[in-house]
Order: sequence, then C-alpha cells, then structure tokens
Amino acid sequence: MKLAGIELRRVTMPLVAPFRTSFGTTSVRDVLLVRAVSDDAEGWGECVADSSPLYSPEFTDGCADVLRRFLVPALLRHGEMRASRVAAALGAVKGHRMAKAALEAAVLDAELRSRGESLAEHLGAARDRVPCGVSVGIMASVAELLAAVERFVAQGYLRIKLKIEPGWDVEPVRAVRERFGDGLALQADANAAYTLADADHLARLDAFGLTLLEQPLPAEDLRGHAELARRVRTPICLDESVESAAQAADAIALGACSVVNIKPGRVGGFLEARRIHDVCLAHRVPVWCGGMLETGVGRAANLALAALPGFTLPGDTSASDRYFAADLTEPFRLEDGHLAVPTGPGIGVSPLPERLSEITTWTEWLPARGAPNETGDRQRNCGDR
Ligand code: NPQ
Ligand code: MG
Repeated sequence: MKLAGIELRRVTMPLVAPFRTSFGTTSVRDVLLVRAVSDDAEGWGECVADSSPLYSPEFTDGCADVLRRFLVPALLRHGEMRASRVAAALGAVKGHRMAKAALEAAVLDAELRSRGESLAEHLGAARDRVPCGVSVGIMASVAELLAAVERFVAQGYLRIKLKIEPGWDVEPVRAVRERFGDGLALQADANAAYTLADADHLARLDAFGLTLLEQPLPAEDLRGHAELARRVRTPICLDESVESAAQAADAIALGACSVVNIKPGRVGGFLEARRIHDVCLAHRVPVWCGGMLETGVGRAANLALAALPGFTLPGDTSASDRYFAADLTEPFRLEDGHLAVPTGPGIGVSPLPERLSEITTWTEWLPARGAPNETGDRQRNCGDR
C-alpha cells in the first residue's frame, strides 16, 4: 500500500456524566484521531491517551507531538507500507505506545478496507457479538452508586466494575453485593491506588466474591502484585502493568496476575494485543477487553478484538450511550447485554461527516514526500487549542 499522507485530528466529546477514578475526574473526552490516506482507501485510528498523563505517562498533546515529529515521518519514509510492518518501522522510537497504536490502527483499517476484509475476520474473531460490562466511577455517596448500578443492570450489562480507591472500597462493594445479590458478576479496579501495606485491607474484599481485582498496585510493581496475590483470594488482574506480550509472560510467570485486561492502545497496537491474547490463551489465563472511553472509531476496533476466543470475560466495551449523548459514528447499542461485532471492511464504521466537523478543533495534514497536498494547506487550524 502506498500512503499519500497522514492526517492528525483533535475532537472534543462531552461525557454524559463526569467519570471519576482513583487518578482523577473526566468530563470531556479530548481525542486525537489518525487518518491514513492511501491511493485507494482511507483508514481511521483513535489514540486513547487522555489530556493529562494520569492513567499512564502518555497524554494527547504529547501523542500529537511525537506523531508529527517522529512517528509519521518514520512511517512515510517507506514508499510501501502495510500494517504488519508499522511496529518495526516505528521501533527506533522508545515507548509512546498509545501514539504508535493509533497510527498502526489507521494503516490497518486502510489496508483492510482496500481488501474488503473486516478487522474481526483479520484478527481471527470467533463470534459475531460480545458480552459487555460497564465501568462505574467513584461517586459522592453509596446511594448515588446504587442508583447508577441499578440503571446499568436494567440496561442489561452482564457485569459491573466498580472503580475503587482508599476510602471507597469495602463499603461500596459490600453495598452493591448486598443490593444486587450473588448472581451479579462484580469486579473492582483501583488504577494503582494502593500499596502492599494495604494487603490486609484488600483481603476484606474476599468476602464479596469478586471476579477479579484490577491493578491494585503501581504499574512497575509486578513483585508486589505477586505477593498480594498470595495474600488475597480475589484473582488479581493487571491493566497498567502490561504493555507488551513479553511483560504479560513475565507477569504470569511471577504469579503477579491470573487475569489480564487487554487494551490495544496501552500495548502499542492491535497486533501486539493479539500476541498478548495468544500468550494468555497458551497459559490458560483469561483475558478481557478494556476501555478508554473511546468514540465509535476505537470502540468498533475493540469489539473485533474482543471477539477472539481467549476473551472469555465481559469487557469494558460498553454501548456508546454509556459515555456520549452523540457518538462520532453510528452509535453502538446494547442488545441483550451484547454488542454486535462490526462486519464491514476494516473497523466497519466511519465518522459521521457532519458530526466530525462539528466536534473537530484542529487538523494537520502530513503528506508523504512527492504526494499531492490533500487540503491545500499543510496545516489548517480550526481553533486555538
Ligand atoms: C481502566 N477505563 O480500565 C480505564 C481507566 C480510564 C473504562 O475504567 C479519559 C481517558 C478518562 C482514559 C478514565 C475504564 C479515563 C481513561 C479511566 C481511562 O483503568
Ligand atoms: Mg483498569
């Protein structure tokens, strides 16, 4: 495939309600989109970085900068490009996995669209719909939390994940378990808010039959997670700690986790995400697809991944209306607790043109050498951001 160029685009999407985690509160999703343009197709990728580096070291402006200055030029240096070669072409740049993942996703989408193949088929999907869970933020009161969980259960979500932090853990988990009964699939995510000194406290969660406890300790602390796993009965799941298939293999070998959350952005792309799936499947470690408050572009791609055979637990692949009143694509709707895996070429959905121009704050076109300049200007600013 010959690339004509890469477009970077910033969009702003207000959330239906603020989403609070142990690292902060988000009310607006500030998203960087990547569009890969080839001779016969264009493809979309979504960068999952947040505007502040609180979930991980990456953040939206940093991703735009590393893409513009290093990653896109490294990619466009090659006359021919295909998705399976993107990671190697970007390999000299250390880290920046979310930025790399967005670029790889855009190239992969363009390539698959030109071949008329869906991402799900390409990755090896084993089903045409996936069971969905929902992540429920930290609230001001337990009453407010119970009302939120009630709404999600009524909508049909098949499992509930409670965000926790010191001071908001045993009581909310107990309240949800007591109110909804043992039949509710329930899990908790701390986003690295605890230390090993909290092991006895976290063991109090053992009483509530959680499916798993996600990322209780800092990302670097694999040994701490292994020690914690020996001191609590709840299965430990890693999110932030796993940025590659090699790290997944290390975590499993150390006994740091018995479940893995896979997010393509966190691990540098869909192809590395599939390798983590393969490693975990070989070790009989269940995996599930995480979420980063994606628009329809990232959500569609996650659904294709979540359809692989090792994804045996419901993911954070919620419906569009969990986060947005109006999505960037046709909205994904929950049916009987599931979302349909898109079947069209590539990710199977495209940004709605009117919606896209409405929420775009900025675009930048990075042409391949000798390629025609798509927009007329090298850079077109749609706002001051
Ligand atoms: C997690 N996601 O599993 C993440 C954390 C997260 C659905 O719980 C802006 C951008 C806000 C990324 C909030 C869910 C975010 C974000 C939370 C990621 O740990
Ligand atoms: Mg998490």
